[in-house]
Amino acid sequence: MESEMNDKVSNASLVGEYHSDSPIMCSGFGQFNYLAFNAKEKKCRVHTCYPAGCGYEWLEYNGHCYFFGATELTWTEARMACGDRSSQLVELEDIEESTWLASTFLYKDTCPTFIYYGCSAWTGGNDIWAEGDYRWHHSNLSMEFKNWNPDQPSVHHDNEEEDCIAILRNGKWNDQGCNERNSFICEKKKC
Ligand SMILES: [Ca+2]
Ligand SMILES: [Ca+2]
Ligand SMILES: [Ca+2]
Repeated sequence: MESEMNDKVSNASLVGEYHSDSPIMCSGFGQFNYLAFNAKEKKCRVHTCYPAGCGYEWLEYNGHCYFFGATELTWTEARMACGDRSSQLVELEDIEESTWLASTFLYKDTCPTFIYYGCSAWTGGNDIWAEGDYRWHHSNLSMEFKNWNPDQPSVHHDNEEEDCIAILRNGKWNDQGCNERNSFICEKKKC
């Protein structure tokens, strides 16, 4: 039914509700949010996550949505680029997530032989505020699961502190200088 159109998502993700006479008016709100129009109540609802699918250019895995940003940015720039997409730098909770991301987005036949060159991406992991206290930026949760590459964390490189964590093509992690440039992966939760 037209009146129930696109309005089946839970209110938990609702961030705004506006009067609207038509779905066309509704589409003006929030470029990166999910929009639902209810014709019967003449309401436009704005949600922070997607009720079905993850949106154009996003992949879904295990109830989460992932975006691979190929452009190489500093860690702070990458964080802002995810924010622009109503998401955050990826937080890696277990080996399955780490491995899936690497095989889906990072591992390619064209990767250089040396594992630390290319084919890696920024995550939200860092120890910027206190050396050795590794946390996920968005949730501010302390890392329980860690998946360092064998010789990591290396802490310093050429006198530059390594406080931001990148995921490598093998799914393992490397700490790097936050001003170095990397591709990045954004994550958002599905409704
Ligand atoms: Ca995650
Ligand atoms: Ca560090
Ligand atoms: Ca390192």
